[in-house]
Amino acid sequence: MTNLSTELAGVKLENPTVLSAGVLGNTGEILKRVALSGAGAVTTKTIGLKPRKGNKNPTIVDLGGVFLNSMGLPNPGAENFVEEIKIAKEGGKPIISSVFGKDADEFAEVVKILKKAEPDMFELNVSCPNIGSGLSFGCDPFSAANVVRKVKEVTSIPVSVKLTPNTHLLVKVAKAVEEAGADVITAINCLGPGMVIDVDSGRPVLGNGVGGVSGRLIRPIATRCVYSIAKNVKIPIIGVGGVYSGDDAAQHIIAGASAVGIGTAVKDHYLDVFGKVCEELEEILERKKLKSIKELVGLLEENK
Ligand code: RRO
Repeated sequence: MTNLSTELAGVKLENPTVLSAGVLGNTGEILKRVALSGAGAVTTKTIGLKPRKGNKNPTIVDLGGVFLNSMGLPNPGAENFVEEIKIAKEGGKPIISSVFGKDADEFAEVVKILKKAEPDMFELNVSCPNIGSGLSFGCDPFSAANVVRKVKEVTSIPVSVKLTPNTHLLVKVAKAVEEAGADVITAINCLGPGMVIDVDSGRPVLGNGVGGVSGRLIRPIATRCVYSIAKNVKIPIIGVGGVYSGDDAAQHIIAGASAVGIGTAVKDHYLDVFGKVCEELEEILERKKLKSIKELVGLLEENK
């Protein structure tokens, strides 16, 4: 028997699959259902201080395994979400509470409200591709570290930082947030933004014109980001991007991730995706004669 259990900054996961932020994370009931379906942990939709409608429709376009989204952070606001996290906890799996603020102080304010629900971890979304200020924190090591410092002042719950691939400073940002006290790094948020045009009308398909790119296409980019970060920090990583199979998950893990996010693949495999990825990971461990998923973390053989 292989052991899929893993750990992120003291938070124990019975398997390394994590529902990524923004997918099915809008209510406590759906988070609970995902938890019960076999995910190792679940992440909420990113929540800000005040309720927010988000961008105008269409907010998502499916190109077949490649998605563009420009949701624009629709969320009910922190106060209204406290109860949802409490309901989500009934699923019995660790809850990662994704948060956003317009500046470092607001990040801390949101965390102060949501910590009333006692999530197992916060995930600071410094990398939303769809709102003006969203990316600026994640592209700047100083700003990203400042957000972490402010949040760590108001909570002892472990904090992850979700990074953007859309910067040449990725490793510098990762090192800066680690130094500022981040407990975990989540890598990566969507790529882009990208654009899809309806040729007949000559208009962009997304209401917002452009949107973040996710799905199969970004798996190799995410693996490279995990690899670059893992070589430079000691804190654990949740590898996110294009995970549809055990092989995809294993690639993130061999690159250095301790757990893997699953988001867009829910569209193809529904809630069975968590069990499917776990079964395939078990087969991979058996093939490689490993007993535990922890032995696979960072097990990369560099080419000579
Ligand atoms: O809501 C969104 O538009 C959104 C967010 Br907050 C994010 O972090 N990543 C993304 O692709 N979309």
